[in-house]
Amino acid sequence: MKLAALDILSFLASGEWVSGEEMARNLGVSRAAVCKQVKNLRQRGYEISSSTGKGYCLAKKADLLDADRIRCSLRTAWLGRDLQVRGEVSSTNEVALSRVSYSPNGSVVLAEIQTAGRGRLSRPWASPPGGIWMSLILKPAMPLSQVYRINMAVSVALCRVLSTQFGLDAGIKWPNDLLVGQLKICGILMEVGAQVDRLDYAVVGIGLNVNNDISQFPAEWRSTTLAAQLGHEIDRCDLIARILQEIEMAYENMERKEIFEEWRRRSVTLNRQVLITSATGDRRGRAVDLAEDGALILEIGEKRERILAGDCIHLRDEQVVSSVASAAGANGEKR
Ligand code: BT5
Repeated sequence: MKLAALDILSFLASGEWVSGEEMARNLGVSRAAVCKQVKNLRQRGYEISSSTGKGYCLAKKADLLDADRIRCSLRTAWLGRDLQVRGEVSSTNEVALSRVSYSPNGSVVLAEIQTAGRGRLSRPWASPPGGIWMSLILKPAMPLSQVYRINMAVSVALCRVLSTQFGLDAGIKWPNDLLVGQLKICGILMEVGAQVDRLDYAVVGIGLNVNNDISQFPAEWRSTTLAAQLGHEIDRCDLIARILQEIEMAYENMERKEIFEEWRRRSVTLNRQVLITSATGDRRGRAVDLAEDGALILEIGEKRERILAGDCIHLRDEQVVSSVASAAGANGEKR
C-alpha cells in the first residue's frame, strides 16, 4: 500500500497521542513510511509533536486549507470529490473556468489568497488569507432560464450552515448576499456558459469571511467575519466539508418548491424599502414579494414591477421619508 499524508492525518485528527508503531501496524506500512509522511505534514504547516514512547500528537490544528483534511471530513457523494487547493491565485472562478471543459460535475477549487477576487460587474472581492474563497463547477442538465435555482440552492445551503451550525441570525439579501445583522459575511458570484437555451456549466464562486482580517476593509462595505461574530476562530477545513454537504443536499432538491420557499423565508430584503440600481436605471420602492424565478417584486407608488437583476440597497426608514436616490448612495445600508 502507498501511504498518503491523509492516512496519518486521520489518525492524528483526534488530537491524542498515537504511536508510530500503531499507525504503521494498522496501515500495513513501515515506521519509516509513517515518519516520512509526518515530515511531509510538518512541511505543510501542521504542528506535530513527537515524544519517545508516546508517538505523535497533532499539537494544534493549523488554520491552513488542506485538501486531505477537507477530504477527511467530506460526506458528499459527488460535490468536492475532485478538489483543488491552491495557495495564491488570481481568482478561483477564473481557475475553475479554465478547467471547466475537462472537470467533472462537482469539482471544487479553493485558494488561500486571491489577488484579483471578483464580485459582480467586475467589482473587487477582497480575499486575504483566512477566508473561504471557493468555486464550484456544476453541470446540471437544465435550461438556461432555470439557472436561478442554483443561486437559490447555494444561498439557502450557506444560510443553513450559518444558522444551524453557528446559531447566527443569517439572512439572504436579494439576490444572494448573506448578511448577519446588516453586515455582509458572504457573496456569491455565478458565471455560466450556455448553448442557445441549454446550460453547459455554472461556476459558482463563494466568498465567505471566516478568520480573515477585515480591519483594512472600507467601513462602507459593512462587512463581518464568522470569527468576529463568534469570538473565536473556526476550522475552515471542517467548515468547507460541511458547506459542500449542505450545498449538495440543497442542489439535489433545487427543483422543489421548498428551496424557493426557504430562500424567500430567509430573505432580509422582503418588506423593506430598497433602491435598485441597474443598467436600465434606478428604482426606489418597497420589496413586497419574491417570485419563484428569483425576481424581486417592487411596489413603486401604485405600480408593481418585477426586477430580475440589479443591485439592491436597503434603505433606512429615515431615508424613505426623505427623498432622492442620491441619499441612498451615500448613506444607505449599502449591503
Ligand atoms: C459578490 O459580489 O458579493 C460576489 C463575491 C464572490 C466572491 C467569490 S470568492 C471565490 C470566487 N472567486 C472570485 O473571484 N469571486 C468568487 P458583489 O455583490 O458585486 O459585491 C462586491 C462588493 O462587496 C465590493 O464592491 C465591496 O463593496 C464588497 N466586498 C468586497 N470584498 C468583500 C469581502 N471580503 N467581504 C465583504 N464585502 C466585500
